[in-house]
Amino acid sequence: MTTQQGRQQGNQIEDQGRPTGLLLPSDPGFAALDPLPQARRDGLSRRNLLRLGVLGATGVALAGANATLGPYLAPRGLMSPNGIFAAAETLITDLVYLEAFPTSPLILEPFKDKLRIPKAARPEDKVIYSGWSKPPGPGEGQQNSLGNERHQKWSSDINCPDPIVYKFDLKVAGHSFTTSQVLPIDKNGRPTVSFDASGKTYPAGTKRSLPESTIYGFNGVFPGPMINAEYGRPVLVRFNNQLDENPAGYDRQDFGTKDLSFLTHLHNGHTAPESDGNPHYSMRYGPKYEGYRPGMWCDNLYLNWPAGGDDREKQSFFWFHDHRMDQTGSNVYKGLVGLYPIYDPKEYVRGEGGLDMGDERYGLRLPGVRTDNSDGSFDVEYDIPLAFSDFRLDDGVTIHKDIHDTEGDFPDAKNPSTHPEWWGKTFYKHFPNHGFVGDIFTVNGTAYPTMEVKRRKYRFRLLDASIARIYDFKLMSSTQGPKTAISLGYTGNELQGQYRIPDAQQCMKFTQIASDGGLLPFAVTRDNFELWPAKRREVIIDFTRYQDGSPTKKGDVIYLTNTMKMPDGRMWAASARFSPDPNYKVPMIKFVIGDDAPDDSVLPGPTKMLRDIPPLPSNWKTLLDNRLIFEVQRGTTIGETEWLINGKPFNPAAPSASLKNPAGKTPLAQQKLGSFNLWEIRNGGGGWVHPFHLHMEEHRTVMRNGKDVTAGGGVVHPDDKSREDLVALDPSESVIIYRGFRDFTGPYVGHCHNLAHEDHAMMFGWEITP
Ligand SMILES: [Cu+2]
Repeated sequence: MTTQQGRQQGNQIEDQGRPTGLLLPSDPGFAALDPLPQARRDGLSRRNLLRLGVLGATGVALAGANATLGPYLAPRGLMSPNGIFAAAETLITDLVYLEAFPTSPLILEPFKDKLRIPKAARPEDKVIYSGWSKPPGPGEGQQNSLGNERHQKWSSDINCPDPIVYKFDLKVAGHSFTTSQVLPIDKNGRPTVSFDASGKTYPAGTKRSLPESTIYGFNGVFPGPMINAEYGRPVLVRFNNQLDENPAGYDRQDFGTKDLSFLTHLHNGHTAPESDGNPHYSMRYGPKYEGYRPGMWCDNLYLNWPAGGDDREKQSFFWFHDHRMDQTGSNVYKGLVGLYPIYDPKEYVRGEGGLDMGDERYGLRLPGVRTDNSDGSFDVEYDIPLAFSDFRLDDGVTIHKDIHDTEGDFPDAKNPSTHPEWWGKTFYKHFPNHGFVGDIFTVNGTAYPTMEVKRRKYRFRLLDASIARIYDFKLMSSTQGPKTAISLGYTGNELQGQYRIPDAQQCMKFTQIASDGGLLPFAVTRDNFELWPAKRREVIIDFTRYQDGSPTKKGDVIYLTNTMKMPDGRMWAASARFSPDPNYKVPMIKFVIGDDAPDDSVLPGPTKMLRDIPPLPSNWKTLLDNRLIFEVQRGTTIGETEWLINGKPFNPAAPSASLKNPAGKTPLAQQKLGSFNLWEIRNGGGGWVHPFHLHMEEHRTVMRNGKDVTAGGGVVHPDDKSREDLVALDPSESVIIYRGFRDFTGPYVGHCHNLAHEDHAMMFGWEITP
């Protein structure tokens, strides 16, 4: 069978069960991109797993699959004598996946630990990095340790000074989510036994301290370092893989990339492909592999240059995270997250100072008191990133069983098995059927932190760094304070978040000033807002007064509260927009009002222009006929390619093709440098939501569910009025966006940012051509 014949629709079996997303040695370009044939074959066999839904139909014998599933299916009468599966797909699915999750121990003293407020990372001295054996630079072979790539554009190409250089080592380390004692509980909230690494068992009711969880971190910390960047001052980060070194002997457990490779993506930097950390690039160029392996480094150059040189395309809060093919979720969950606020020091009106330079005396006068360090870095007080991640900690009695275990990813774990020796450490399921959410909510790496705030205005930059959890935030006060969900009679999934504030009432509003696309055109006053995976929102909170106008006083307490109930990775069970549950009020951060402090910031009113949105051509509707259409859907197969786009799993070797558009064409996802187009993203499946992310340039939503949203009015998603880099797709929604393809050529990706979906093929390659 030829390669071409083999490359059929995703819901059909291919030659020998080979998924569409991977190359065979006969494929064009295979030899050129494969320094590691064995490693590739390992990856292949992983993806190759169990395309069960089609096996019965085609009668292809897959001895491996039968051997794996037989023990589960045969006793239940679900396997016919000839080995063809007789059960309905969902039934098989429930057998293949073990949807059991541990219940994390109850944190007994929430809001005791302080919120960790990151300091700006410090750059390398030029004298030092110039002396590196392979210093950064614009020359041929200078972009990575393999010596096979160069930077597409150097800072001098955009008339900027040499980049500020940082070096982040990827390291194994330990991390504590809390200093509080914990009470081990079962899924009904009852005290239960616990364990430790020495094999000891502790009786139910014993309070414990948590062991450190093992992380893979940029510089060995979670969340990783924060770069305070500025437009006009390029940054280069040397990401150096030391994940193979483990002198302290941290237990790597059974998740995270087995091969310890990484790929760092600055989400959503306007970045050349070699610095973008995406697998459509990495499988073909640079590492020619899923990521950079231990001992390798790569220099990601962030030009801090807006798309097209257009100031209206400037953004304000990026983050960087691992993007290693098939393992983004496990690596991000394991700690590979960093922060990247970006400021705009450009003086737009003489004498008024930079628009958004981290100094509240100038420009837009957003909260922030800036301190410049001698090395060129700077810190901004009252301007605080908040990264939200949810985790589950092992209870020692939940069986670890993942579809990956059949591949022997972690043979030492001997899964399926329980792991009492890992009690209290992070638990991860790489490929859950219903998605993955945690039951302990953390902010900047700490569960239930507290922060003493001055009586003044603050700018907060919120980031959802979770695998799948969506949050809906409100500012609330309470006289009774938080209660354990257990004491309120909840059990099972209702224990997620551990604490609730039964008497909490909204007490303040947010002034939203930015979304994931940067500053909004105008600030919006909001009672609450949703935060989807990878999205950002920036808000100003004025801690001097409540929404009714009454002043706050020292010692007052305000909780940042999550009201979205999301029991699994599919979608919410209750949210403010749909069937709210007034009892689901989980406190995330406790703000305690402190002393007065000077405040030169100004709350932007509803008519104060922050950042104008780039113009939409008046004839944009003429582009509708030839738009590119991408539909995200759950496949009819199970196995690791069950999440599909346009019926196909991710193929890192080639750009995807659009579904047939109104002009009757199915164009490849290739766009000319400097062009603009409409792309439609559809949610093809019913009971799922998808945060869909497109690399390279932010976009603007023009239609949602067939309705023009550019005129305003009737806008269901408030962010449809702003620029964004993620499309939040409610069930069965269709969104049409307008986007540009400027400044760089080469391969990029679009993918679902529910990381369990992304890691299981819900991604597509696209390209900018010269
Ligand atoms: Cu998704």
